[in-house]
Amino acid sequence: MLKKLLITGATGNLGVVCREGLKPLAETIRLSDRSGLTDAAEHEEIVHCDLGDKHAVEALVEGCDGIVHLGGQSVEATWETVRNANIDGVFNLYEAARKSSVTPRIIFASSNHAIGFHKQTERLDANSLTRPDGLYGVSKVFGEAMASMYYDKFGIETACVRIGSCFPEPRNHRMLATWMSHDDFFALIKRVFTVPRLGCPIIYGASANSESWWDNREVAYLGWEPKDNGEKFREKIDAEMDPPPADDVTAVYQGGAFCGDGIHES
Ligand code: NAI
Ligand code: 15L
Repeated sequence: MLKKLLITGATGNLGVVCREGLKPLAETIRLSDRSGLTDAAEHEEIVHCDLGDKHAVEALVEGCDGIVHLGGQSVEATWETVRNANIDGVFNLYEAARKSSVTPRIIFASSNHAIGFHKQTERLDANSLTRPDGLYGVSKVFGEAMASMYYDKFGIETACVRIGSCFPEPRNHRMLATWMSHDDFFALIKRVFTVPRLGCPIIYGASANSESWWDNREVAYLGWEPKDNGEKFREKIDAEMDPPPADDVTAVYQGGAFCGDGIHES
């Protein structure tokens, strides 16, 4: 069991479900976001801080033996926004981890948008080239590179999880392949914090979907076996919407609509 688990981005979609779902993993859970956290339970601590604030992040990370780093800009945005949260923020997090009196094991919420410009006809594994589909995707590639460097130089272990689409249910035809259920995400997080040697793996964060573009054989040593399958939602999605035309960006590229988006100017 972890002594103190930090969850960043704790008021976000995944932060809220992790606040409950990861309760059994740690004696104390430190929850952080820019604002909006209330009602700490007995096993919880609340720390409001902007990831772009280096000194605040040092204080945030100190004493934590596990970090689930969900905080940050989670969709395409202007460079200024992406840079503060996902570039400076990730640098601040790793520097804080390096300086901390306890070396934390980290889960970095990377994204399928780090490889979004691969076609849906390709099957990727941990060795596939990155092909980011926007500034947001580039920032996730940066985060993975930071994780790798801090592992090689300082031995800080990180699981870089290229999350597909982690929502209660898939929302469209593309997500039948990219969906990861909350339960499968919790099971993955549990394996990451219990496996004796983690290293710095790239993991594709998807359930055991019948339609799949990603191969996690390289991380079989984690013993993570996702149980859910997006396929059970196919009929529902077919009833709600037509499948996209075969040449539509959402049917061609793994990153879907993000691939068709332009650069967001400030
Ligand atoms: P979200 O946008 O709901 O939550 C992100 C949280 O980070 C927000 O509560 C926001 O206030 C906080 N945040 C943003 N900038 C910050 C800053 N400068 N300082 C402190 N906090 C800041 O995103 P969601 O869906 O919960 O995703 C969590 C993480 O997982 C994100 O890093 C996202 O990129 C990644 N991810 C999520 C996927 C999903 O399907 N939900 C798919 C792929 C990646
Ligand atoms: C992501 O990286 C986003 O954070 C999430 O909101 C979804 O858009 C997801 O990717 C996706 O590709 O479905």
